[in-house]
Amino acid sequence: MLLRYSATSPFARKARLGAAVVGAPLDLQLADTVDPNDTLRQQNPLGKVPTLVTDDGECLYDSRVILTYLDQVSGGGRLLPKDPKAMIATLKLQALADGLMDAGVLVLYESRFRAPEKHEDKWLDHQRQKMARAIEALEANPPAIDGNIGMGEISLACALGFLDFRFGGEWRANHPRLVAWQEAFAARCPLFAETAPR
Ligand SMILES: N[C@@H](CCC(=O)N[C@@H](CS)C(=O)NCC(=O)O)C(=O)O
Repeated sequence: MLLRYSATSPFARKARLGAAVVGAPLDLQLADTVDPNDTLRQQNPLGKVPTLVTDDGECLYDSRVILTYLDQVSGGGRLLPKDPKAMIATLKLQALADGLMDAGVLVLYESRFRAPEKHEDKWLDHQRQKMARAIEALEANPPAIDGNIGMGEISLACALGFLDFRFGGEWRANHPRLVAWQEAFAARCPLFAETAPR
């Protein structure tokens, strides 16, 4: 399996951690999402990372589909619990952490793709408020510190790592339960440190 990725994408990090958790070997190939000649756009019409090329040559996206695929090919029940209640809780946690990252990516792209005089503060505030509400909700109800490492936990770890990398780790000051949770996650998942963006 080949993962098209970028070293700074928190969504690509999800795919790398998911593969490590289920023990699936993954070849890595950097992708340039702004290069129209990169084959990424043939592999994924959306031109986004992560995109996984399976051993059968099928191209899979996005990170949620990739993690579900990795779970299936490794027998199921590792990244996505089979128990219906636990499955919904995992998917909901993933949706919240992914939504936090989506809002953060939109904030970043405002300065990447628009000149400073065209920045729309109303839009940026709208996205920042989503991020703030998401982090509050996660602090109020973090996953069990020693629970299963599934796609929800992986997404949360990548979201916190993304906040560290792109937003100066400001979240740490007021979210002690998440700080403790992230430390415990890093201790149990060595690839988390290895895949840290820089
Ligand atoms: N929902 C997607 C989000 C992926 C995403 O937003 N990736 C960003 C990098 S962090 C990207 O490829 N951006 C390039 C673009 O939007 O053109 C997933 O879960 O994989």
